[in-house]
Amino acid sequence: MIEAGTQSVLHLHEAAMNGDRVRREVLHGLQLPAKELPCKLFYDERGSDLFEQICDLDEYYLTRTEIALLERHGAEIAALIGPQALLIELGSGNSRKTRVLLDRLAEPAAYLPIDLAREQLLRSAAAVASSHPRLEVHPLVADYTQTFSLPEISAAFARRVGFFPGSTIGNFLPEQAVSFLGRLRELLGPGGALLIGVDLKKDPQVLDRAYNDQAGVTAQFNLNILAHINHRFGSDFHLEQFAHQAHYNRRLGRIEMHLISREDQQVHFDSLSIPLRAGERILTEVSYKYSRGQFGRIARRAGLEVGRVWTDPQRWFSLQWLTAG
Ligand code: AVI
Repeated sequence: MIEAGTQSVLHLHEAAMNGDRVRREVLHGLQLPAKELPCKLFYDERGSDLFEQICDLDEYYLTRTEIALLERHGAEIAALIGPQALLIELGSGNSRKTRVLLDRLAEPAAYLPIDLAREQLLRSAAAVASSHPRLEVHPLVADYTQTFSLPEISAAFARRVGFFPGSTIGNFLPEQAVSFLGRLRELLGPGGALLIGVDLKKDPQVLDRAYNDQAGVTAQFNLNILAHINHRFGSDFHLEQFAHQAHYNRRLGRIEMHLISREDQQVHFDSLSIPLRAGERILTEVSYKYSRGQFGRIARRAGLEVGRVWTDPQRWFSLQWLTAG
């Protein structure tokens, strides 16, 4: 337990992390004919900080649109959640959106944010704990894309409610999204519900701008994945030998983010020497943009029922209330 403020206490939980599995994932991705890296590796300390900067960019409409939806419909959302909820946030980041939500909830029983970036998780959990002194806060360091179990908490709660904002669900392939949401439904249990942010299809120019910002923050964020991998696994990617590229693939309905090798080069990872040709790409992230109908089908296949859906006047982004049926 960690003292977070005058009266509040944080209960830190750490899931056993299999560092070797991540190493194997990276190695596997770099040996594919079309190379790829797992996008969860964006989020070391610097990556999390860069992502926060992205969220404040003019071009990146997602964050401000979702926060405006939470503010505008907070009372209705709070009524759907009801009193004494255990709020479980997946990929909590700086918990900015959570605070908008928590401020509107009737006596939430406890808050359980889950994130891989330990330091940022602790900082934001401590901030929530000190602004909500009567709330039990249980940060869990875990990779929520893998199987994990929830820690025991002492507070009595009426139901588990998941909060998965930011359209991070778009970073999963559709089939993975179905199985991830299915696992989440099981974790939330009977009476459980999920409040999820889902980015919607729109003019591709708006999308291309959001992932190719003028200030180049997204480019730094993309390149930082290589710095993180070097630091964590001792590889020798030279960041200046790669260029950021992001574009909207209309056929697949997704943004694809790549790093492009500027020249022929060799990268060393473990005992392997991996060749990269000039112009060769490494896929670092996909970000699906769904129609309401498409996402509804994904949710239903995961055994979830779509209840209320809130969107902004331009219908760029949605907040969706899903129940376990
Ligand atoms: C976290 N995720 C929803 C972001 C997105 O928009 O797909 C990550 C991101 N990548 C580039 N900019 C932001």
